[in-house]
Amino acid sequence: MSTENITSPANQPDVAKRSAVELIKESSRALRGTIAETLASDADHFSDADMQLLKFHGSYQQEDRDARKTRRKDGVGKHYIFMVRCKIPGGRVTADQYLALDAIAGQHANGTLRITTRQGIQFHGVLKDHLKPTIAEINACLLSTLGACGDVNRNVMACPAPLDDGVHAQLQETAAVLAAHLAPRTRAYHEIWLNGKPLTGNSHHEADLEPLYGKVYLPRKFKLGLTLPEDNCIDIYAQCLGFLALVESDRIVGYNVLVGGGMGMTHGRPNTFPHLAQPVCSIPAAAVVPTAEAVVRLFRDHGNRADRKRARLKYLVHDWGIDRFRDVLSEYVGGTLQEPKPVAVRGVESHLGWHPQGQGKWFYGLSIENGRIKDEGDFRLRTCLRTIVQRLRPSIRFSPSQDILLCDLDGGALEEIQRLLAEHGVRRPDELSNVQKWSMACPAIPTCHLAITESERALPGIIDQLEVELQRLGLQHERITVRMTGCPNGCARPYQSDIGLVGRSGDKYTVFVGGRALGDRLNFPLRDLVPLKEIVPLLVPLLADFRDKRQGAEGFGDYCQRVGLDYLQGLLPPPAGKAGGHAPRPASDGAPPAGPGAADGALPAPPATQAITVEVAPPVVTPAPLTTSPVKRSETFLAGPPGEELPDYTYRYNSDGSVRETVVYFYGDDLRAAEARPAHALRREAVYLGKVDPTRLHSARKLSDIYHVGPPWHERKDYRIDYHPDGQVAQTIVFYYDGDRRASEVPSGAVLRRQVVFDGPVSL
Ligand code: SRM
Ligand code: SF4
Repeated sequence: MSTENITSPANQPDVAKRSAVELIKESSRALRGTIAETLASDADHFSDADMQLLKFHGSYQQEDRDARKTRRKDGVGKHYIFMVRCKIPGGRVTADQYLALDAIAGQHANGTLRITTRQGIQFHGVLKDHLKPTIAEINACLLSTLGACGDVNRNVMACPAPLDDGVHAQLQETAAVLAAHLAPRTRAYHEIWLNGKPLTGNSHHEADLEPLYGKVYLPRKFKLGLTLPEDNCIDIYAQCLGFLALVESDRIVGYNVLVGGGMGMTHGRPNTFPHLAQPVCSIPAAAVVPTAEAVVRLFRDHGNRADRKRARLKYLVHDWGIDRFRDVLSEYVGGTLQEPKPVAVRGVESHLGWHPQGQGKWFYGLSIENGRIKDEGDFRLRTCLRTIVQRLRPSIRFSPSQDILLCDLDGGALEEIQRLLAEHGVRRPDELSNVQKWSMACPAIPTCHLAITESERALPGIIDQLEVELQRLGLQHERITVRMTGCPNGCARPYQSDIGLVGRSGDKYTVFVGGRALGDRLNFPLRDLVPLKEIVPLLVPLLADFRDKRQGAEGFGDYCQRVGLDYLQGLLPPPAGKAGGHAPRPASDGAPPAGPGAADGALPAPPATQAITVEVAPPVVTPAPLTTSPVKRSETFLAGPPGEELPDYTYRYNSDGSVRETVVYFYGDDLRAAEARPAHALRREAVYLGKVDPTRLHSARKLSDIYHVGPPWHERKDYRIDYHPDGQVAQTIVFYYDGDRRASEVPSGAVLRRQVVFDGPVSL
């Protein structure tokens, strides 16, 4: 494994500019921190620094958010609990491993197992004293939690169908090889959780070398998946790195390599956004491991280590453009890269129900609502699955849509499975509605500390209502994907579905439409701040219009894309009260944030991705005396708390009233007005063509960036960069002031004397 370029200083920011997590990683002694000491102590939780390191070991320190109120009333502190995540390449486990996981859920966690959207398994509610036995028992059944979270390669996804066609098995084997190759090498994991011998002196340094990751690991998480064109069940366009198999004569002979997918975004940070992976090259099958390693090394060296919200590979791909990315990748691969083949995804399977897998064997895909395997009243899913696995000994696959496949079964097994399901109150896939089968939600409250709203506990109610409405409209057989998350991080990949519901504030959601099951395009925001109970009523007129006016076999998401946002908004009921709004841009709802930290004080502290309240003040244009027909030249919108408002964006109008350009202002360290304070100077004006939604700038056509220097209120423009439509730099204009000096050398108020236009980019 090559170690060249590890954290090459040329590519990394100064220590002062690196994020706090970078420093924690660097001084962690290969992820040890003081985890072992805290485990041995009476403390019920870990320090902030260890919390970061714990993630690499596969666990998150959480708080039972349901218990907050009562605990606050009782004057006791947070109830700390831990989530433990197993990394399971391709979602594949044996019957024995499944039974071991089931036992761990009962002995150490909250009695549930949760299948994740990346084919892993999570345990929730693990107490600190149970952490060590939980992780030890997971390892005893030959599974691992190392690198399930943290700034490393995460669980490798692969189509879980156990089809005996050579190709599916090859995908699974490759997933396992990639997972092993990209796994961290630190001995800390064994030392802490498996009673491995602590290393001392020089042996410590040598044995703990991370040949791929180096001392500071990756800038952020990295995600990788493999699939086939006919079945994009892994959502390849959401992966940092996707391998799309090229098949000839029933063998995978190569892959199209896709880079730069990712879902997460942060409200109020328009430079964060969901992004679909793009094809960058094609490779022979034998090159899959070195290519994956090369992409990881490129990310390690060039990813953003200063701002974790902009640290994912997708921002490199977006900011550089795919051509530059390909050029840099070819240096890492050490040769010219082949163009991608003209192959894209063309289908997607749910894998639910009874299917032949070849060699006389069968598999049964069982739908698990939001991935949660539990017993609750008469619904005894966990017991049912345990009984099936004990009796029939199937091998198991977890699917990317949080479902379970019982594999390698004899033809006669179906009857027994169906009988056991009925006995335990579990519905068969053929008894479920389509909308239920194609839905997903993330855990959100009570375990996820980033959750703004409910998700896993709210989606079933939405699905119940949708089932009634779809039946009434005769649309019950449609494949409409509904994905919900409790915040904009996108853990259930909501930005690719026909209907995406993203937690925004209190019980309100942003409603997105226009994606589809195939996962090959992003949806768009339909309405912001929609209260939970108004979501289905909001969608019903659209569904009715879709039924009446759909063209051919188009799906609901296709219809939404075709008719467009303006048309759809014309169908919507008006927002109830002041809370909702047509505009997908941030707006104030006045509700107190339902974020973490509520147990500690009178007001809950906002979570990292808390909906940002943006006060949109009236335009700063001075109204001209009203003549017969006033002409509006521009309109500036401000944001920020009272008394500290800053211009956020401006519309510049044509004489016919249409918007010619949108100018968006960035302050300090590239902050939007809602996040900046008056002490932050204006640093950049980004100018976009036409009217642009200021919360979704990544899809807009940027004309230019104008850079400023100087303290607040005394900023002077220094240079401007104009762009071609493909994002390449067309020209750079440098401004010179009195005495032929640059902006940084003159006082404010200096007179602009000269501007020099250079072709293309210029080093300034
Ligand atoms: Fe996720 C953070 C749950 C798949 C994007 N995710 C979290 C945390 C760990 C919250 C935290 O940082 O404290 C959540 C734990 C909640 C809990 O109580 O369990 C969490 N993510 C999940 C899972 C369990 C959701 C699920 O319903 O299954 C999934 C675990 C997958 C696994 O086995 O590894 C899960 N997360 C995803 C996906 C989907 C995917 O990978 O295909 C995404 C979108 C793709 C992407 O990465 O962009 C995703 N999770 C995020 C983000 C946004 C990251 C970003 O850079 O934009 C965060 C926040 C963060 O990392 O700071 C996050
Ligand atoms: Fe938590 Fe947000 Fe992920 Fe849901 S989408 S699990 S609320 S981080």
